[in-house]
Amino acid sequence: MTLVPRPVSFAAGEGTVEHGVVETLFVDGPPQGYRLTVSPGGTVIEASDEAGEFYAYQTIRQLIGPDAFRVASIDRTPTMLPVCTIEDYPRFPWRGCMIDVARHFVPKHDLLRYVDLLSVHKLNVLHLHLTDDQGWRFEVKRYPKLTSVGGWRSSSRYGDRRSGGRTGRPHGGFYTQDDLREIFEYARQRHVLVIPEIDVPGHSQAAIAAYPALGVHGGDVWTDWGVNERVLNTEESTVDFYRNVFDELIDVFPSEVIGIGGDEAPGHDGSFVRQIAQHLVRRGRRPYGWDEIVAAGPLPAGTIVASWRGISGGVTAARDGHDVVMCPEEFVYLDYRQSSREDEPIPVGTVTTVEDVYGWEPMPASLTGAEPGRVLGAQANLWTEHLDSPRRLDYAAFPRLAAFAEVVWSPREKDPGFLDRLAAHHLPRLDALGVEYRPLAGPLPWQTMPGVPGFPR
Ligand code: TNX
Repeated sequence: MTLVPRPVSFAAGEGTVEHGVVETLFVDGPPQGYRLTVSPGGTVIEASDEAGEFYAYQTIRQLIGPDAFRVASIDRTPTMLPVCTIEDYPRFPWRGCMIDVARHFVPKHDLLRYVDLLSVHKLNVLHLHLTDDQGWRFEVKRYPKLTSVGGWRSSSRYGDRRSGGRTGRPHGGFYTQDDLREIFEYARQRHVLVIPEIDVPGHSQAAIAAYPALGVHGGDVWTDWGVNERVLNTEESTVDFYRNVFDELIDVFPSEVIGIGGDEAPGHDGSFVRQIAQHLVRRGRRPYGWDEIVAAGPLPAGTIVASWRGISGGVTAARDGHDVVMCPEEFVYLDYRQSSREDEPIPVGTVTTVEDVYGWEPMPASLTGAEPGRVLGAQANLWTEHLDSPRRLDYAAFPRLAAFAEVVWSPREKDPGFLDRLAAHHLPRLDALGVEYRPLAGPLPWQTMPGVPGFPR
């Protein structure tokens, strides 16, 4: 992956023309870039690659308006495009979104819908957090109890873990290997790379519930949230077990990059993470872990670090010669509350408004020389402890994910007109897509969750 510096230029022409046949030419240019020319003579896409052509089509949809985002057009008038030339290409090659399908399972249909939503926003990485204390979502043929036992829990904490509430309702689900191959392929066709993550050696209680020999204290699939003390043991047999699990994972996912987690593992010294990372490298893949793995070093060359506890993990990793993805919780944790209003559901984390996300600059200012080239890009993270349905996912994700998409695609300079464009042009597109986003004025009455306690920071 190489980074591209870039300006976008937009030259408006005279009037509008009827939308007709679009011609594509492949030309040399920046990765994923395109030039779109709409003129009375027709519409031409000059694309650097297939992703660039795909993004040009997304831009044509934007030019047409909300009707182009419905699954069937309802506009009986001729579709008009403004005469214009647009030269466009992304600032960062990694424009991601992580979805935690472990805390609350996201059914396949809804996950495919998210692939569509990411691709509309020209986002190109879907990081799937497939396992955690509360559920294991990846079918492993060799160890069927990972899903038959680890895929289900008896109840869930309702709201913050410091509150007493419980749902009392069992929860679960998992994807078969064929489901995941299908999701990968569907996403690939939309220029979204699915990167799977199996989290080790912390956040592993669901696996321990299925195979108690992996742990120290046994226990059920966890029904609480937070950092779990019951981590994997360091036996050679446990490392072997996970080598086999990762072998099945890489058989399903052609992605070069494979997530190994590595976060919040009380008592672990890094050797477990290093052994799994080395195993993936031997298999020709690049390990990808949360910034705790920086302290687990020395990590194999090619390891990628996700900087979530602020930017320091990313800065250190970049200086150590690793590629990094920025996702500091302060700016891009989309599970965090969107306002300080009393009725903001469910009030966890710090306040992260759509303006906060749009105002964020992903490149750490302290990187110098060749170091900024190590920053592949950024991702927004959707942790789902408190997002137990696609409607709740929509509310948390949008419109902040639209702001994020613009941050990772567009030049560093911010556009003071962003919020106006969002309200006038983008929210109507999300309406046409059927996305139940958070209105800029605050939650709709049925989007509030009275009585479900959070833990505002
Ligand atoms: C921290 S970010 C976690 C997750 C939680 C999240 C809640 C990271 C690597 N670990 O396990 O879901 O906070 O915001």
